[in-house]
Amino acid sequence: MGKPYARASSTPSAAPEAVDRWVHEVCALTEPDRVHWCTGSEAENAALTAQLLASGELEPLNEETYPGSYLYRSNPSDVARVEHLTFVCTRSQADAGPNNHWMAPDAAHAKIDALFAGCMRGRTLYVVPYCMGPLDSPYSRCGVEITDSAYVVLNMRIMTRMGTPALERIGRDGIFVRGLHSTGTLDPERRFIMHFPEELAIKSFGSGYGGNALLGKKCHALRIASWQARTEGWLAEHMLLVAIESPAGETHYVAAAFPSACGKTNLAMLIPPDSMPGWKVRTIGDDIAWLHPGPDGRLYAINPEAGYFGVAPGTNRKSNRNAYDSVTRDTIFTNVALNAAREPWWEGLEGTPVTDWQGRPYQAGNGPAAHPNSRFTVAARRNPAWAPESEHPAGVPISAIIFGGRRRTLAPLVYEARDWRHGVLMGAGVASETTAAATGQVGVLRRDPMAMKPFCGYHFGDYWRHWLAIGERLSNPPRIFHVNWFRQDEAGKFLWPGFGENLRVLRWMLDRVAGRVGARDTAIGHMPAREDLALEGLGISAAATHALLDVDAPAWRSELAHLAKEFEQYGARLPPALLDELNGTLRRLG
Ligand code: GTP
Ligand code: SPV
Ligand code: MN
Repeated sequence: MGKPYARASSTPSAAPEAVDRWVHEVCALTEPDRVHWCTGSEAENAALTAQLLASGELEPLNEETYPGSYLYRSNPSDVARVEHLTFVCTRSQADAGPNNHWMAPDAAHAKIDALFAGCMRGRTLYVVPYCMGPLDSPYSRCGVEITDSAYVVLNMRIMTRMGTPALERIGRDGIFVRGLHSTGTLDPERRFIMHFPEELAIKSFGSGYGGNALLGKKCHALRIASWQARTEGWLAEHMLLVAIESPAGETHYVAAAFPSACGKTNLAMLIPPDSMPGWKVRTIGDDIAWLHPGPDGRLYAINPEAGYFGVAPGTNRKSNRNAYDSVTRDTIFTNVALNAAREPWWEGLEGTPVTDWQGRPYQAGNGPAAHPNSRFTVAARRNPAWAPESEHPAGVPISAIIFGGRRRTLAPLVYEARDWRHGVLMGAGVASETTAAATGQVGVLRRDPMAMKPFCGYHFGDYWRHWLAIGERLSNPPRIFHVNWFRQDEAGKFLWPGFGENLRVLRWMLDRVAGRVGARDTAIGHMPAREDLALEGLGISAAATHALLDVDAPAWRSELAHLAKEFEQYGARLPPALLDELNGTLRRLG
């Protein structure tokens, strides 16, 4: 065993002993040359940036048009989340569920500690204290990420409340999530993202990318937090949070769960179309929401994050003006291309790329110039539509929850659940075509319940039971809807214009919430009458409108038969109420 514990003189006075002890243990395992406790200060940020520029890991961008912004190119084998290497390590395999890869905790620790052994020799170990959520919110939760990547530190400073105030809160809370990360050698054969919900611990080795490495995000705020949320009576969800104000001055808060790269950032930053003057949309969050039943029987939400790690391709002045304007300064770009002016470039922008995401001279034959999962990291406060409610310690009351997926066929533009229980079935049935956000084939339809398939830290059967139980506690629950912005015609053209025009659909939802508009009762739920969606001016053909708002009964019967089959894998943990809902829908379909 190692030397007995003694507090190092370099440990900040705010550091609780539990954190310092753990840092000692990790030092003994990983053998770094130096230890740096992050304060989150400007000076620290500048020094780390200078260091990464000197080593060539960061590249400067055009100082005039993109001040304070840098390009980072990750290893070409390390550009997305790796679901096949992501494990939930609970004592009982059944608790992780068929929806997760599982390894026994002892075996997992042994396997990954062998990789961590001595891995920081010659390197600096950074201690990154962070708070997920407003520093003064009772709903916020803290963690400490230990990493040997300065790029991770820079990103964590944008994405979370990072530094001394978080360390001080850990002292008050007396509890924190332990996240250990090393980029290792970036060998995909020596890469694991492991979660130990019962120990509030994460160990991630061999990747420097996004959700694999910024441990506050998917690892803590979804996989570990979903587990905690279940035992504590709340929900941790892959949802955006948005404030929508009507011309009459009525504000509603909406949460929406779409799978990765399926439109959360875009909906959260929506700019109302010209046809809807007086409407205002403000962003609270673009990726993760923590939801709590409030004392008044409503559901309240906070965004645990402080920044956006957003998909770059497709972002432009027309599709997402707010994002486009947010990333013109103090932004880290990962795996984008460059134009001749050393400005970031990606597919969907005007102009031409000169250097591709791997740093090679751009050649069309090499594929897209920017990696399809290239991203920008930027502070939420840089968003012109940033909502001050993002800092409210009690969160915001949710009027509507939206589920959605990317589906060429079947799922209509919008439909509404009959009640919470039916809404849980709607969420459990979400399916979506895979995207570049995770390694693997793109465009394959797969079930992604509540957009949480890659992120739920426990058994989906238990998760749906928990959703149903939360509904029981809400005397004034949000209404639940399902949308699909991605219907296509035979030629592969989107039937719906999407982006700002999605507000037309949201207006219908808020009219439903306020009891101002009726609906057609269909087998799958309530749907808008064509005239209630106000589609004029969009140039959508009668055939396309029909397809967008139609329920194809035979196709839905086969969809639900598939869903029933998939439900079988959840065995006795599947709540019977979901099967009842499914069978009820089948009956209505005839
Ligand atoms: P993660 O950050 O991976 O969780 O993704 P996200 O859900 O925030 O996805 P994002 O908003 O970044 O959208 C991903 C892609 O979908 C981008 O290329 C967008 O341009 C595109 N997209 C977003 N909204 C729409 C829409 O309404 N219609 C269409 N056709 N495409 C959209
Ligand atoms: C996602 O894949 O859903 C993301 C990006 O939001 S990552 O942080 O890499 O998970
Ligand atoms: Mn996401």
